[in-house]
Amino acid sequence: MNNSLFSLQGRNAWVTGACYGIGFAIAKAFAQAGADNIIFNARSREAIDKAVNDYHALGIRNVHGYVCDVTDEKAVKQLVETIHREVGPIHILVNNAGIIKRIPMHEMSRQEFQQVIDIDLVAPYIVSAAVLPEMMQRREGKIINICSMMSELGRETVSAYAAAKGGLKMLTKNICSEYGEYNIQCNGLGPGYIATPQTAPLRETQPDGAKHPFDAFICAKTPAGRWLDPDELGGPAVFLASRASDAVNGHILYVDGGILAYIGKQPK
Ligand code: NAP
Ligand code: GCO
Repeated sequence: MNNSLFSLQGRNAWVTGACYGIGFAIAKAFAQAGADNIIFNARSREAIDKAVNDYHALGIRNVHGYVCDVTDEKAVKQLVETIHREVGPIHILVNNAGIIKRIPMHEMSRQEFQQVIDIDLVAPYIVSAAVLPEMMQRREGKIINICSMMSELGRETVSAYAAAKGGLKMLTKNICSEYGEYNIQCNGLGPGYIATPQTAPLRETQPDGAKHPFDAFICAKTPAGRWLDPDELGGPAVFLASRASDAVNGHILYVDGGILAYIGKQPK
């Protein structure tokens, strides 16, 4: 038995949208920290099957993938029942599934704005509300909401995303406030700029072979001077999922290479 403060032995963890990108990296870190079972969902069977193969290729066998859209409240409730029956209690939930739409606000349709809010803010409410009753009964649980630089900062074209991620920060603090007495900790993990499919359009090589201008912008805004790798979120996520963080609640842990601390490079 591993008694480390950071061990996840004896724990089942559900990471939403963990087929690739940040969710996959977090699920992988949980498995490496000894989690008994990794549960994940995505919207297509094809994506699930590919991801299960990717987990297996890393030697992670205790993985359970389910088709479920996190905005579908009925399907989420059914999935929680299925997980309880087929895997066991959900000790750790990571609300990771998310999308972004980069459109100037005055050109964005209400439907586009709403879709981002539904996936990035309403779904964490739906999924958390579905797992909370059983966590309350067991009087323990960890919920980690994947926030963003846009929980704190704005920029052109990401109004819906910033509104959702700002809201997610406050949902995190409210879940902490409302369920802390049940020994449930709800914290946020706020990644900086991470090289994943979501940010691929901002890193694309230009037709003339030059780097995307956004690449230089982000490197200059980041004291670390680079994009971060999804695996760099693994340690902080394990901390927030483990008993090492039992007294940490309602906190947003930014893992941003220093972006939020930095005013930007001074002119030469
Ligand atoms: P990604 O590469 O685009 O992966 C997103 C994942 O979410 C995919 O597995 C996707 O699966 C799933 N997903 C999206 N909508 C879903 C839905 N309705 N139901 C179920 N699954 C859904 O994104 P990422 O960069 O890894 O980002 C993961 C999270 O971190 C997001 O919440 C994102 O906003 C946040 N974040 C990202 C960055 C960054 O720089 N990359 C920084 C800060 C925060 P399918 O589409 O296959 O269903
Ligand atoms: C963008 C990016 C960001 C990141 C991330 C920052 O267009 O500005 O996609 O929003 O994905 O959320 O922390």
